[in-house]
Formats: sequence, structure tokens, C-alpha cells
Amino acid sequence: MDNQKADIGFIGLAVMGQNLVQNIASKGFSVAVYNRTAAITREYIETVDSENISPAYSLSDLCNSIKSPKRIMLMVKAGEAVDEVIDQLLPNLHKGDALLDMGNSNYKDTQRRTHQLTEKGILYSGVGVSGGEEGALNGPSIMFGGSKELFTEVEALIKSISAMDFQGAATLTYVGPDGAGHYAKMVHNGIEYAMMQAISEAYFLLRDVFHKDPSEIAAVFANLNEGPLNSYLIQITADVLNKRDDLTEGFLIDKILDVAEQKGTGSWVSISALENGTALNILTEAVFARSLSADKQTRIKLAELSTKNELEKNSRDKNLPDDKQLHKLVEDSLLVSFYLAFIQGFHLLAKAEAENNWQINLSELTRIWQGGCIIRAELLKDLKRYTETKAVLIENEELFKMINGKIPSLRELALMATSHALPLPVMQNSLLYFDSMINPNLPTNLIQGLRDYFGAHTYKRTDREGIFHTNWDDQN
Ligand code: NBP
Repeated sequence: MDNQKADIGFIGLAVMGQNLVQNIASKGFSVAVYNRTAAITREYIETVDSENISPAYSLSDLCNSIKSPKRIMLMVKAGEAVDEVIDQLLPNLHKGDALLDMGNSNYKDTQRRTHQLTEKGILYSGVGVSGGEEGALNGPSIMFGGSKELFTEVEALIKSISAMDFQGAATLTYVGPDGAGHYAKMVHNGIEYAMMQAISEAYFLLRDVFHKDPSEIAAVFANLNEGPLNSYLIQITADVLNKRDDLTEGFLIDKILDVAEQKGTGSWVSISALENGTALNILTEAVFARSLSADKQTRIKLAELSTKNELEKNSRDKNLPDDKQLHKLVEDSLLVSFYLAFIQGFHLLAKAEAENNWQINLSELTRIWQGGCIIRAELLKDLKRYTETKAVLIENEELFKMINGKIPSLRELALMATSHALPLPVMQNSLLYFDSMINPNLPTNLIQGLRDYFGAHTYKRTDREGIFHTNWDDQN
């Protein structure tokens, strides 16, 4: 009997899946769950105390235990696993059934799968879910992509499990068809990379130029969190820096190896920017910073050969700002870096939206990123207002003036870092992006001349219309 069947099916009981299922069940929806490794399902069922969660030990059991038309969420490892699960599920699905991929799939895979399943009459949705394991349990930010019809139908359920924005509304939105939801999640993750890198750069400066210990730096971040930088990432930075080591004396942060890992979405966003010709240097440098950190042994060897220590000695104590001035330098520099990371991310989104005809509402993204997700931040309140004008964000005069007013701090901080041989890829690239965008005469005229010289690629002139080519050998 259908009324004894579960409201939805759920596949994938790793950390995200387990928490999301608990969240769904706690809102009164019944969920039948399946995991490839049955022991994990068994263990999960034993530990969760909810009559809304029932186990299935095969995909056909799972499909038989949920209401029709079937709505099945997938939360398995992004990539081949999703295709494998879809292939195994297909014999059990009928026209009108729906699959919702809640993992971090590449938007191109989601577009392909949407096409493949739509041909079979199966509804497919790529849903971006942000918030990590805590968000999955207590309320993530949800970027729904795919069939609008399916969105309308499952909206009540998904709304009930999401977090809340600053006004108390659910952090859920319909982003657009096929890959739009996963594209938005990918950009979210790119911005997350840039924010985390900028934060680590501020820590770097406070540690290596100002020689503050972790608890002093934690105090700086706790203080910053009281102002316009108020955000989840700034808040947890203070917690991470303050944590004492369980195994030895001192702070845990001093024992953590400086090699950062990545799972893919950061590089996908850069690949997308390279493909559609959008400048995304701030977000991309955050990815490269992680790649570069992996060259630990080379860094150790070259440190011994370099003159970095002399440079540091010579720069030490040279007119360093006092704590109050330092607070302003760091606050302004982080704010500029954060805002420009969002500006670049939104520029990329706007380009992708136009190319794919997605009709993404950028203002809605600034709303649903206010709660539940890793990049939730006070500045999204202002960004929401700026995106409502629909102008290219950096052209918004109010926003531009605000950033412009903080650029002197970033310039001073970048100069200070350079004189200490301290690399700040995101902060320095924020300055580089800003300086490029305010310059009406970049040196790219020379590039055009060189291209025309060796490849007859032609060029345009500043003083008349048309396409020109010059015989450069002809020295007159
Ligand atoms: P993982 O990304 O580590 O995936 C593990 C799950 O995938 C397990 O349930 C595993 O089953 C299943 N699986 C694999 Br691996 N290969 C499979 C296959 N061929 N067939 C069926 N199932 C397969 O788990 P996670 O960290 O919970 O993340 C789940 C998704 O959520 C990912 O797409 C991730 O990118 C995304 N996400 C994660 C976070 C986060 O903070 N972790 C945040 C937001 C989104 P098994 O138990 O049998 O091995």
C-alpha cells in the first residue's frame, strides 16, 4: 500500500548523507535509505532513533519501498559513482520518477545526465548543497537546478530542511534548468576558496611580519568578526587558532602541515572561466595557492638557498603600524578581497547564465548564501542590494566607491608583504584586478602589435573604425 511507503528514497550514507537524512526525517518526512556497503546502512539504522527512517539493502528494495512517482536523492561521491548509481537504478524507474543529485557534481555531468534521463521521461535535478556536515544536519543553503516542475513539487520538503536568510526565509532557491544549480554551487566553492586563502594570508602577515602568536591572532579575528567582516569563516578562524594541541604542548595550528588539499570544485570554476573568457584571477590564485603548497620539499630546499631571511631582517621593525592601524589594514584588505571574490564569481555566473540561457537570479543567490553555507557573511546583505540593480557588479557606483576607499590599505599591506617576501596571492591579485579594471589604457596594444607582426592576426585602432594589418618588416 502506497500510504505505508516512504515519501522519498535516499542513496549514499557517508557523512553528508547521514546528516541530510536525519534533517529530512526530523521534519516529518519518511525516508527509505540505501548505501552500497550494507554494513553502513545497518550501523546507521542502529544509531539513528527515528521511525521516519527505514533501511533498504538493494536498489530494487529501495524503489519498492517508496511512493510513486518515485523521488530519490543521491548523495554519493561526485563523478563515476553517480553514473553507476543511475545505471543501476534505471531498470527500477518509470516515466515521471525523479532523481535529485544532491552531491557536488560537475555541472557538465549534470547537463549530460539531464539530457540522458529526460529522453527516458525521468526528471533529473542537480542540487547544490552547501554547509558541510553541520549544515546538512541543521540546515544547508540549497541551490536547486533542473526541472521547475519538480522543484515546485518538492519545494515544501526542501524548504523545511534548509537554513534561514537574514530575514528568516528559507535559504533555498530555484537557480535554473539542467546544470544551473551545480554551477552556482561550483562558483560558491570558488568564492569559498578565495575567502579562506585571504584569511590565511592575513594570518600569515600577523604571524610572520608582526610575530603574533595564535591566540593573539585569534583575538584579532574575533575582533574583526564584530565588524563588517562578520562571517562564518572569520568566526571559525578564531576558534581554529585558539585550539590547543591534544598531543603536545602549544597550539594545534602550529602542528598542522601547510599542505592544503582540494576536491575539484575550485579548479572547475577556473576551468569554466578560462573556457568562457572571464577574468577570475582571484579565485584561481586561491586554487594555485593550494597546488603550490603541495611542493613542500622543494619549498624547504629553496628556502635554504634564497636570500629571504636577509630581506626579512632588513625589513624588520621598519615603521610597522601599531595595532589599531594594523586592524584597519587587515580589515580593509580582507573586505576588498572578499568583495572582489564575489564580484568575479558573479561576473562568471552572469556570463555562464547568458551562454546557457539559465536566467539565474543573482540577487537570490546573495540571499540564500546568507545562511547555512560556508560563505555566509554579513556583506551579503549589501551585495543583495547591489545585485538588485542588475548592473555588472563592479560598475555599481556605491559598491565601487566603497572598495575604492579601502584600496589604499590593501596597497600598503601588499607593499609590506612584498618587502618581507611574503606571498599573498589572493590579496595581491585583488589589487591587480582592481588596478587593471581602473586603467583605461592597458599595455595590450603592444600584444596586438606583436600578434599582428608574427601571425597577421590584425588589430583595431583607437582613432578609426575597421580591422588593420601592417607589414611590420617595412621599416619606414
Ligand atoms: P563521499 O563524497 O566520500 O562519498 C561517499 C559515498 O559515496 C558513500 O555512501 C559511498 O558508498 C558512495 N559511493 C561511492 Br564512493 N562509490 C559508489 C558507487 N559506485 N555506487 C554507489 N555508491 C557509491 O561522501 P560525502 O563527503 O558525504 O559527500 C557526498 C557528496 O556531497 C559528494 O558529492 C560531496 O562532494 C558532496 N558534498 C560534501 C560536503 C562535505 O562537507 N563533505 C559538502 C557539500 C557537498 P560506500 O559506503 O559503499 O563506499
